[in-house]
Amino acid sequence: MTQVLVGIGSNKNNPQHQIELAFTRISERFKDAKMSPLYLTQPVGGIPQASFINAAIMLDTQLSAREVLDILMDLEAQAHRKRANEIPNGPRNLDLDIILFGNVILTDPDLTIPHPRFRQRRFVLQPMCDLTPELIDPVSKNSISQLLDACTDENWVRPLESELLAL
Ligand code: PH2
Ligand code: MG
Ligand code: MG
Repeated sequence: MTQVLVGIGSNKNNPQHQIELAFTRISERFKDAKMSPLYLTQPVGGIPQASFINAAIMLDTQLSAREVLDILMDLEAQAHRKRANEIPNGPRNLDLDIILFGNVILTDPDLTIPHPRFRQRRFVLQPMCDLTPELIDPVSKNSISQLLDACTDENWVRPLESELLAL
């Protein structure tokens, strides 16, 4: 079995619903999949756009990274994500990224594992740290909590729960 960490994000068409629905579908395929708390996060890059909801999902699988990628891209398509006319880093209904896949290191043109930018992104590291702070990044050899401590990303990442209470 391989332990997989997936980043999930949405800032379009009812983001919280998109994320909860995707997690339900992932749980149907991967038993014991776990999702972190949800975060409201400042958009990084792209164009001026709505805040994202982000979370992390942890699952175990016997499948290959490519097979998992196919399943995740299928779920993106089911959420009516249209990659063809998309702005890089722009708004999307659903984004599912493989962040870590066991200790696999892969640099194919269309798939890089670990995710090439996850160490610089608080909106990825914070929810991962909630699930598995001790997990080791096979490239830097640092734990997720060490990467989060060292992360200089100043874009805000706030627990969704506290945002709702403040309304
Ligand atoms: N995803 C991106 C680009 N920028 N910003 C936030 N806050 N959350 C995201 O999930 C995100 C982003 C590209 O996938
Ligand atoms: Mg993606
Ligand atoms: Mg992404």
